[in-house]
Amino acid sequence: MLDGSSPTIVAVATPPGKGAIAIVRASGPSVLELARRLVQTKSPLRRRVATYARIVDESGDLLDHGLAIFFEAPHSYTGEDMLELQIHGSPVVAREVVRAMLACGAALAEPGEFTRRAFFNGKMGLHAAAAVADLIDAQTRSAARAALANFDSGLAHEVRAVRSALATIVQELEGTIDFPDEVPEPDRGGLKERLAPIRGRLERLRRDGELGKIVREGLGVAIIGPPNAGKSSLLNALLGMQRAIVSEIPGTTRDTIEESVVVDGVPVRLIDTAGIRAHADRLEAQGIARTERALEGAAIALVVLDGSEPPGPGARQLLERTQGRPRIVFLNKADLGTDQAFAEEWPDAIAGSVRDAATLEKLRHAIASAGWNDERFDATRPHLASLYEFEAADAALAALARAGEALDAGEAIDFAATELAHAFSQLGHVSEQVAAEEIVTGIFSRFCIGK
Ligand SMILES: Nc1nc2c(ncn2[C@@H]2O[C@H](COP(=O)(O)OP(=O)(O)OP(=O)(O)O)[C@@H](O)[C@H]2O)c(=O)[nH]1
Ligand SMILES: [Mg+2]
Repeated sequence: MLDGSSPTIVAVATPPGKGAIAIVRASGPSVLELARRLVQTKSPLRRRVATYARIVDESGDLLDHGLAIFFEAPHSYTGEDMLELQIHGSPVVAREVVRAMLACGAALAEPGEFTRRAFFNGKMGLHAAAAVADLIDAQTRSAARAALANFDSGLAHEVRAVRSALATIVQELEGTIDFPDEVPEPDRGGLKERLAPIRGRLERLRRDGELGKIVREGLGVAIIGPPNAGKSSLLNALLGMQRAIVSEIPGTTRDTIEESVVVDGVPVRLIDTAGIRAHADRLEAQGIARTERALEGAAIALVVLDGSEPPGPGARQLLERTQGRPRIVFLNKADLGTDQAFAEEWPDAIAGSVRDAATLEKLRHAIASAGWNDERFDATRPHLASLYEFEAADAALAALARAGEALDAGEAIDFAATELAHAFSQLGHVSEQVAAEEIVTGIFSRFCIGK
């Protein structure tokens, strides 16, 4: 917890470089003292009122004219006294103002320190703090909306409701464990029925979290296949521009090429890769190693094969390797003919050509539905967003599953009770701010200085 002895921090809150204005802000116990020395106004500063000011350095020399706003604790972003100076957007002037504040005893803020103080002073939860970072990082409007949905305490409310349902069951079970003669053991079938909706709500939260992640980061689609199959041609066709070099020489693409595009409303990161083949030279082999990494990291494998020829061993190997994970198989070059045995062997594959608009439409649809599963993400609903929240939800779901198994196997009721209590405590990480120090540090390390 921060107390009155924590230093007053200062930072430029606007991005580096020239602009119309720059904002320097300070937070902490000696903000008024800083204002007294560095901010000259005709009438005294009033809370939350922008006041025209001469801003001077520690020796009284003029640095700039600007606006000063004082926020009195606890009614500020950090919950401490804060001073915001809006000055002309010159990096030199902004630097000088910060330097003058340091000369008056303030300390330079660490990245994310303002928001960290807001968190420790109870101004916002960890979930909302991470949403601030997500909003700043947002690349698209939908990502920004999804971040905004996490500003309020809606997620905590939902998780608390799930926890309270769990707590009721755990208390009942503890009753029968502690007083077996007085409290009869509940009917196991009935118990499982009561656990089902709890599980359903958690799974829904998990799924929403996954969709939110796609909105923020884009759905990773790795375009993989043997050399010359038409991977780069496909990337270009989906982007609508000649981004990657296409040639009839196998092994043209050496490095992975990543581009973002919206496919049927789904933000997608398309990754074109070097064709995979066994006998590659040293340079090509390095490219293939990158292909492997791209494939590992992607949510969906888009396997491109030359469908006009019978599949070679490389194609078969790729199909085997990607079996069991989300993937789309595309048999390209149908304008040169389609190998019938091949097409029959892979009836789910999309056969066609990157040069054909209808084929591209089918591929777009396949990519979008692989990402959304035909669900629509309601970006206004609060959802799991940070890794620690996903981990907590997964741990709770796993504990619920184990509780169900213990009940089915006819084991003593204690086993189920222990698992349910574990699920309850895990969910506390999401709703009750019982996050470990490293989680807190991890979240604030994402911030820039001045936020
Ligand atoms: N006839 C026909 N040719 C195609 C089609 N798609 C791609 N090609 C041609 O196939 C050749 C290889 O295309 P690329 O897109 O460079 O293939 P790639 O899979 O990226 O190849 P590497 O980068 O070498 O792994 C080029 O000459 C393309 O013009 C198609 O649908 N029909
Ligand atoms: Mg290529």
